[in-house]
Amino acid sequence: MSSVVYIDGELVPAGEAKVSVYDHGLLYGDGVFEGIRAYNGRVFRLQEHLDRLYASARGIQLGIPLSMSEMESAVLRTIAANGLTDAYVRLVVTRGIGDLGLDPRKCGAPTVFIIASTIQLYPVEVYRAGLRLITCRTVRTPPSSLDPSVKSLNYLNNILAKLEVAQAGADEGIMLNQEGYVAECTADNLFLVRAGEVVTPSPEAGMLIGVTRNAVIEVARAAGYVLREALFRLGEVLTADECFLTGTGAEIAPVREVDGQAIGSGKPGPITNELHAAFQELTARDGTPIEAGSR
Ligand code: PXG
Repeated sequence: MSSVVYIDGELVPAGEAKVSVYDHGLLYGDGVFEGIRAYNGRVFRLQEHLDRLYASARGIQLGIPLSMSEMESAVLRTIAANGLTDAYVRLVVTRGIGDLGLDPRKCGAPTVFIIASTIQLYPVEVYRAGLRLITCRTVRTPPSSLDPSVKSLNYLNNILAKLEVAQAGADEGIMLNQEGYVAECTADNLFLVRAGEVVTPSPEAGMLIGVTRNAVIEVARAAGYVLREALFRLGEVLTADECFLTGTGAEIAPVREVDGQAIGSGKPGPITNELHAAFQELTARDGTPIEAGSR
């Protein structure tokens, strides 16, 4: 089946899905997006992704021209039209077409597009051996500049950090906030295991509140672990028993090393593996059926 893309209410062949060079999503990164995943015919935590999308849009005073239930149907319809049961969905809303000035009030209707594709997973080797992290010098955008809980099209802060990661030959990078507390990684949230407890930076550290993060908190509590959200510095990471990252693409990815220092045993830890298995069990049964929206 050839792929189709949803753009402004229509499903068009992927090669014909185009946005204007005057779109402020492109000119200024003025817009919001979501990365969503479907497993075995079900979209994982779709409502939560939509809630975050609409909250992000409110955060930049962008009115989405579809109701949440219309958006839900559009997502399901796009996945179904591509014949996918396992998918990675990119949902984007931009400020729309304007002139060359910044002023968003001069833009017409927001542009909405949805791409449903297959996912590029980390190689299995990553889950067997663990990721190598560095600490990035690029500080995570402070909430007083642009709230990192807004999933905006402005990813340059994360991209600059990702460049440091690439230059260091590492797999991912830890981003600190202005006060030196651990915030998150360039495109994933971070968790530690210390003395049998599971710890993750609290939202006040300034990060994107991941849908996977929220699901992992649920799964860890259901498995009987004490789950703490806290402010902590790099030293806590280096001395943790286990460390792992969470994200829609990665699910739960173990960390073996930070700045050349082994974390715990230097191998994926038992609690990390247990939580990953429990998370995969959740993705297999929890979710909005794709057929529901394809009719
Ligand atoms: N922090 C940041 C900065 C992110 O961009 C996450 C955490 C994890 O959130 P979810 O809701 O996915 O659990 C993200 C999301 C990619 C890609 O292609 C990943 C994200 C964003 C953009 C691209 O890997 N991650």
